[in-house]
Amino acid sequence: MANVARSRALFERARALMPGGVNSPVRAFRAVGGEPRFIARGEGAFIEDVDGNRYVDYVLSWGPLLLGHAPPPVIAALSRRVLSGTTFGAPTEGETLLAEAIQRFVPSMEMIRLVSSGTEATMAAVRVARAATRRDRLVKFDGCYHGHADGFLIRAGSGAATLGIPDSPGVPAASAALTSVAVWNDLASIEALFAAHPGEIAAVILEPVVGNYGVLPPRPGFLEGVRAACDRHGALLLFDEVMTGFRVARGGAQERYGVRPDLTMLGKVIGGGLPVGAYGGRRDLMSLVAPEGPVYQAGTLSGNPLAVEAGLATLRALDDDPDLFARIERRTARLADGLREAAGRWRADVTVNAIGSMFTVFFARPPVETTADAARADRGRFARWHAALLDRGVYYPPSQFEAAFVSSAHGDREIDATIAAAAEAFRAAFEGA
Ligand code: KE4
Repeated sequence: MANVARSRALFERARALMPGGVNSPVRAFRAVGGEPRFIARGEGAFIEDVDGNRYVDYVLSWGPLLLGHAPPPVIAALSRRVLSGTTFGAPTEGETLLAEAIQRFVPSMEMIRLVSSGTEATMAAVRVARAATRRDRLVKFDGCYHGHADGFLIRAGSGAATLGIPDSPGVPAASAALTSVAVWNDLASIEALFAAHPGEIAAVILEPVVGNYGVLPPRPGFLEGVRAACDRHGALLLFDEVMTGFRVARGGAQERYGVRPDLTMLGKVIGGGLPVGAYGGRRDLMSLVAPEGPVYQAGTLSGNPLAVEAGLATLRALDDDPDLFARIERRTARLADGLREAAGRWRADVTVNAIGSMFTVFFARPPVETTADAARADRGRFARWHAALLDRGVYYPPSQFEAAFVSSAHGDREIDATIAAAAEAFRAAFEGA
């Protein structure tokens, strides 16, 4: 095993001061029974920890780094901006440029509000939906994660799934009671909720491709069916594209599947590695937001000049090179094929779901389409595979129920090295070596 002495020492110090030693639960490696590596630097497809170990990175800060670590255009934009001040709490040109860029890629966002995280974006969008419909009930899907606000931590994915606390203590019963949970990829479950709560449902929120229970694409017709059900029952459809935006297609899942939501939430890639979120959609709905309308939502650092520059530089790279997205997608598909191949004689017990530049290796038999399918995955095997990969210089998300990401900096060499490491890791996973 690699030398991790400095990571271990830093983790000890961190644990004395911060819950679990981290500032976000998934970083703690608990789901794989391991200890986190403390990261010192990143460049392109690689990160290096404080002990000098190098890894090909498929976490990419949980999605934002579409261009890899420290991409020159983002660094140049940040360097230029930082010399002129970092925040004013007053409008800047960059905010409008970023909103315009977002709208070019996601035209359903007729009006946009910038915030600082995905959690903020989803909270605010739901408030708008409730105000617009004058209804309180929210429908979400099992396994979907929409940030850590009260009404979303009901049968949620991501860290909430792997820590076994889908219903977090501290969420008031009254908040939880306003959230109904439907079953991903099961249209009948949505119809049943509309039938059970007539005239009560303000909005249906979903990840149009689930990423937070591992990657679970929608079945053909599923998103269209949810759209039609919302229209029949006067509810709004909210696409949480915090993860899928600029990852499932340039214009997000709504472009790929041709389904138009009423409101969209973005985060991750639009900040290029700095804290940015956004929500937006139909003009009549977004006109309700203060100060144009009565729905209050605000932020000291919203539309932060530095963060906006990083996002703009990232979206410009996509604009300037029309093949960039397709190239990452092709490499992701090649990686997914290679991983299926690498599973060798155990391939019947491994499913690789991949779409755009997102993928998940499930230790479960194909097909994995629902959260029930995913929940059957063998977490022990996953943990062994993860540890073996880490030892071989591949940094894969430390949980069976997360998406992994590929960037434009991941070339054929990195992909080939990953497939070779994965083949050895599958042996370790299945033979317990
Ligand atoms: P943030 O508040 O973490 O920026 O975004 C929340 C969020 C909302 N919606 C979706 C679809 C998301 O994936 C997320 C955040 N995703 C997790 C990764 N599964 C972030 C990593 C973490 O929690 O540390």
